[in-house]
Amino acid sequence: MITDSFIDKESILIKSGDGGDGIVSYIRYKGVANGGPDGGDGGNGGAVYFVGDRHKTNLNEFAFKHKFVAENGARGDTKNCHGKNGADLYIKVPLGTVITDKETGAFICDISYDGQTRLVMQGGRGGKGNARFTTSRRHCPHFSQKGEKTEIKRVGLELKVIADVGLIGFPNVGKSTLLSKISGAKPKIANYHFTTLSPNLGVVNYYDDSFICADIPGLIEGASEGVGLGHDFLRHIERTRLLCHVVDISGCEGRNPIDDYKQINLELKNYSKKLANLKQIIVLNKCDMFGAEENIKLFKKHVKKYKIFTVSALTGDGVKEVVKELSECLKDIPLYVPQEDTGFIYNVKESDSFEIVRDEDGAFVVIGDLVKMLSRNIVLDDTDSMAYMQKLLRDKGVIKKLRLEGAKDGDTVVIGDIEFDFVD
Ligand SMILES: Nc1nc2c(ncn2[C@@H]2O[C@H](COP(=O)(O)OP(=O)(O)OP(=O)(O)O)[C@@H](O)[C@H]2O)c(=O)[nH]1
Ligand SMILES: [Mg+2]
Repeated sequence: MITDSFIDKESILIKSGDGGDGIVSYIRYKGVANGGPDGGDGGNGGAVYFVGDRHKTNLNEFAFKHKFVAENGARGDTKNCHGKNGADLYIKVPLGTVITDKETGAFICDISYDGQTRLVMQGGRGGKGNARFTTSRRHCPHFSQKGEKTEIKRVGLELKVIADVGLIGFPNVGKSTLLSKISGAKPKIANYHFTTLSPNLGVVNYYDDSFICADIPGLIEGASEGVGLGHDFLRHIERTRLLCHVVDISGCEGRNPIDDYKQINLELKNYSKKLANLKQIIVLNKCDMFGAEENIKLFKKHVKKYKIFTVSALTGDGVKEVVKELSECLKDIPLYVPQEDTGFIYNVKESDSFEIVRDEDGAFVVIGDLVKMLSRNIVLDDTDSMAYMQKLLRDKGVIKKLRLEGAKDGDTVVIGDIEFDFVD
């Protein structure tokens, strides 16, 4: 979604490089008319990686660039020269980016630390040149292997900010002012609602400790159902360990501070149980304003669940104590654990699975990925290539399976475009 040019959800296309083709070539130079084969292998295609980058704070750039393609491997060359491998592609994303496969919705990985480098799509393997297919009986193969082709995949990127503390509260209560006082962050501060339109992160230092605090857009009634900017941003506090609940205790906007506090907690509860169960500390802000004192007394009388601090984020009064408490509390709360990586990688490795079916004429038809691989690599009118295919059929167990399925001498076998008589 886009708000004030902050994008935290995007989908992009990725493709690793195709493998370069192996080539057919023969040694030819002065004095050697019919040299042996010297066709080189194709280079491997580049892979696609995602990399965690702590300097990135949003997914904005992915709104403009949707397609990310790694370099293809180069064709092999004569004189047994290996084609150049394609360069790998590294896509930098902010910390907290969850990557999923768009087609199936399957989770791929959760980029959670700076420099994390996660292989997501392997490059295609380069094909072998004809020189590789020489055997004691096949001196001069007239065929080579094509490089593996890779597929384009659509992946979803979703940024879920990772912070230790989440600042929550109604709009205009002083969350950004507080963040600017306790950290080096310089969020926009103004006297109107929804000044903050996207999460701001600040690093808070307390003696030797430091932690990250996230200021998110103000929540209002119905936020959990998407009213205001609520729903989209509530997920940014999903991954915090502690909440700092800021309440405007001056009541200067005509609301009752106790109702504010209850309303925000209700929104958290409606959004997720986990958020509702997070520990909170309560910061009663704008204590410098007229009317605050009376409200503080009332608030303290009615709300007993969490520790309460009275501050003026504007003057800085009481702010130090809040930082101290946040730092102490965090010591007892386990660190955020990223979603477990399942190790999913888009794999272009060719599968050699196959099945045998009978067609209406009784012919044995071989189907499956093995057939795709054969049709890519076999040259129909080349006897060596056909001999190579026969060897592959034996090695991959196709001949054995045909026998088991009842194939007898003279029965027709169909593999892709190739049709031949079975000879046991
Ligand atoms: N008097 C007084 N004013 C304050 C205090 N803290 C913040 N303000 C003022 O309140 C207004 C809103 O402050 P922000 O920090 O922008 O509030 P916010 O909660 O981040 O607001 P949104 O981003 O709109 O949700 C600004 O005009 C601040 O100067 C305080 O302790 N005392
Ligand atoms: Mg703000």
